[in-house]
Amino acid sequence: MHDAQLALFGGNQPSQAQPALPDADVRHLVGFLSRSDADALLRHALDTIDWRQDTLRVFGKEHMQPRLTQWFGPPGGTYRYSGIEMRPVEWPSWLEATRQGIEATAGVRFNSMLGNLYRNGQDTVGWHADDEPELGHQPVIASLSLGAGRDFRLKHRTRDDVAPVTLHLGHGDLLVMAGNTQHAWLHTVPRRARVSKPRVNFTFRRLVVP
Ligand SMILES: O=C(O)CCC(=O)C(=O)O
Ligand SMILES: [Mn+2]
Repeated sequence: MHDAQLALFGGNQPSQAQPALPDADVRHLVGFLSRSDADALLRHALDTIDWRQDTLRVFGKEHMQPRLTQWFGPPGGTYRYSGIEMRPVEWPSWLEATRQGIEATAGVRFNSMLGNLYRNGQDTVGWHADDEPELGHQPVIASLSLGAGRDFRLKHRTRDDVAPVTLHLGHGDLLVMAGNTQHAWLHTVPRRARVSKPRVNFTFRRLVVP
């Protein structure tokens, strides 16, 4: 996408916050994408992605996942979590320039991406870490937010003297989690009754394909 390329490499100036999180490496780039590029990507994501709602199996019980997802990955890069097996679909060409810009910022190459669609504030993802073995030891995860702003909460797994942290992820923001973040911390996007608009989130990952 030409517009995104211009903004990514043409000096869009995000402001960067480094929240104080012990045992973690988290960077929040507010306004990583320009408003118009973020608008265009959100429109493409809502109009063209074949969003699906999976059934989760947690502690032997089945329930519908409270968000829609799609898994974009390398051929053979099936992704498994909570009893779901996601076969990869082809990477959308309209995200290519954005992926390259995100790789330049994160300092790694990504070969897969989980797309999340939160239809409104009732959709959510519970406390978890992105620590599946396929992601390797200290995964770098870059997460791009589009659409409605949502809170993103982090809590330390073992230290109750460390307070949980809430970031507000807005339209066009990038969050990069690296180092020990997934080992030491959990994260969630909690329900928010007042949010009525959709939010799309793309988490870029590097999957080790056997
Ligand atoms: O929507 C978000 O910001 C986070 C999504 C997430 O944690 C995940 O898909 O693993
Ligand atoms: Mn996650």
